[in-house]
Amino acid sequence: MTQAIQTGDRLLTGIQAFSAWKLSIANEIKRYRLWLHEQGLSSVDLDDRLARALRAFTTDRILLALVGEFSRGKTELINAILGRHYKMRLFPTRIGRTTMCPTEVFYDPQAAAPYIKLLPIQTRSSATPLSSYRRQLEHWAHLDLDLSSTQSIQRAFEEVAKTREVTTQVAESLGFEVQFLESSSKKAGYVHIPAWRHALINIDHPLLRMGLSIIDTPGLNAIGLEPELTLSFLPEAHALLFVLSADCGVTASDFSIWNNHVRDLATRSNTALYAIINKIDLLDDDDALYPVDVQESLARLVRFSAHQLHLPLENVLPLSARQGARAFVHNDNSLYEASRMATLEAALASSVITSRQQALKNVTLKEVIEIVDMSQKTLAEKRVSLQQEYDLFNRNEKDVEVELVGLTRLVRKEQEKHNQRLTLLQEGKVVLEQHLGRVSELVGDEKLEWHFSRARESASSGSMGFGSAAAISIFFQGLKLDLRRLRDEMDAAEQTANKIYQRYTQAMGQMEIKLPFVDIEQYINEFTELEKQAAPYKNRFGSLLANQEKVFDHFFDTLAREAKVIYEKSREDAARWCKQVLVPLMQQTLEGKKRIDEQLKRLEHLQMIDATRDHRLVEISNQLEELTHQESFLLEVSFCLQPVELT
Ligand SMILES: Nc1nc2c(ncn2[C@@H]2O[C@H](COP(=O)(O)OP(=O)(O)O)[C@@H](O)[C@H]2O)c(=O)[nH]1
Ligand SMILES: [Mg+2]
Repeated sequence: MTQAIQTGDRLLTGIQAFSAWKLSIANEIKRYRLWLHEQGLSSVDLDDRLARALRAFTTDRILLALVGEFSRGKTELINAILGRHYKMRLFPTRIGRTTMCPTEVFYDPQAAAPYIKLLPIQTRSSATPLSSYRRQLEHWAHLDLDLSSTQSIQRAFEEVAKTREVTTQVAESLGFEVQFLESSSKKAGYVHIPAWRHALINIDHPLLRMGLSIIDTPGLNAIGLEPELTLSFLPEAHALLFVLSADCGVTASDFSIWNNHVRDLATRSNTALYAIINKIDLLDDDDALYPVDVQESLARLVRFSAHQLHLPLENVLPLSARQGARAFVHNDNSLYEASRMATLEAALASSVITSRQQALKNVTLKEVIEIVDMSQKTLAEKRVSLQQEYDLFNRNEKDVEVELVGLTRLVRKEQEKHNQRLTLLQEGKVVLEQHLGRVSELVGDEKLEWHFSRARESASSGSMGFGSAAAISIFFQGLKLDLRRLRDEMDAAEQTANKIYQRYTQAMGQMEIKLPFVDIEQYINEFTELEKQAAPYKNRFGSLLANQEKVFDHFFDTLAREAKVIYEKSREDAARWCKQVLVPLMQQTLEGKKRIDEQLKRLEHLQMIDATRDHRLVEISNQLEELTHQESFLLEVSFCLQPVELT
């Protein structure tokens, strides 16, 4: 009898812990936001910052992409990853090419039943990017997916894998490179192209429910065919599994996919990259005549692959997707252990979640904590002044009335100072708005359009022009030059803000508040990365033939869209910085002003009521008590926001 699988799903528990953490942070942000509103302490800019932070904690999804030559076992690996829940091998796999188009497996909370949606290949000739089609589901063919019937699944996947025969001209007009296509055996001048451009598979699975999406990709040629995949999808992935097969190691075609499309993604800090050596079960073949040491040869293969791909040893994971998938079907623990799927599950759980959490912690959470800290400090100041008043009345001296008048005068002075600070900040805002205006000039929409049309012109002007490869280089140079100018502008803006901060802290005569940071350099780097990702295409277009113009256009459109995203992100970032750089000071001033206004009212009230000492003390005590509530509320929020280690 076989033993049931004993290890729990590390990946699922990891993602669950991560989701629970995000949810708890989101709740604290909501509570704090509400509190600010109730206290009348909210401002548009501050609320904007909190709303953005909240979005980051509620919409974060985890993208896992599988790439590699066909028949390496990518689809089977998805079966193994999802198999624990279904106890079946979900997706059919076959020798040869089965996955014809990029296929995204995810969970759609709005759908009542599992489905496959397929985007027709003809949509490639339209200018609409895939990302927009994703929002317009009416363009997609719909197939119901009955997970209880393997026949239904089989049929659905046969549809996904369908090809069509078209003339080479049509193939070219859709952006295909004919040299990579299989010719028709029946009709001369015809080639096979995939029937679909993209597939969306919605199934209900605990991992997918938690926000995990898995992208399955076709092999090399197809990767080369859809630039959007390499320029947009893969760079977005949080984890990339580059799938190899133990029976052939790193072949020349594996290596060319690696070099052209994957390698450069490894340098991105938010992508965890693993090489999977799949099909290790094949090494187990008992050869009585010439016995081999399986473990030793596997270790050698891992070392060799790590060396070839320049990956750390621990990022090369040998496993058997087939055994993994079957282990779940039969609930067989020894098969599960032999498959080594646990290593992959654990590696993904820790690397992906740690890096996602780190990214959220380092920027967004830190910002929220600073904002809450500020509110806590204001309450501490309020406590000091209430205590001061309490002591004043508690002394029971005759000249208490005189002292009360003196204190009121002091507070009035402080109020005046606060008003001056407010004026200082408002003036500062005006200066920063000038920088803001220049930001939209430096990296405005017209500028971007100009780069686009210039690149298209110089690429298409044939022997008179630069050629398409040069046009793309010039395109990127132009974009980067704009961003360098933007960076200089932001340096100047930072100096302006710095001066305001200095004057402010001088006027406050107290605590340092850190100037928010703006990083334009990261976008210049993103352009460099994009250019690298585009290089394999660019070189292929080195000498553009007349009939390749369509192919180039399709490629360039995709490239332009990605470039636009980066360009606009830099503009938004710079603009947001200009609008929000004074928010911490503004928050402090407004909260402080409110505290002082309240104190003044209180003092005036205490003077007016010709009350007894006890009466006054009771009133102040009540206020102190109310303050204690507020303080413990903020303390709780701030405690819940403190970073925790999930793995
Ligand atoms: N022996 C063995 N065969 C596997 C394994 N994983 C996948 N295969 C087989 O390899 C072939 C291609 O698998 P598939 O997942 O379709 O590869 P893909 O093209 O990379 O998606 C199929 O016949 C699978 O059954 C494995 O771990 N061991
Ligand atoms: Mg496949």
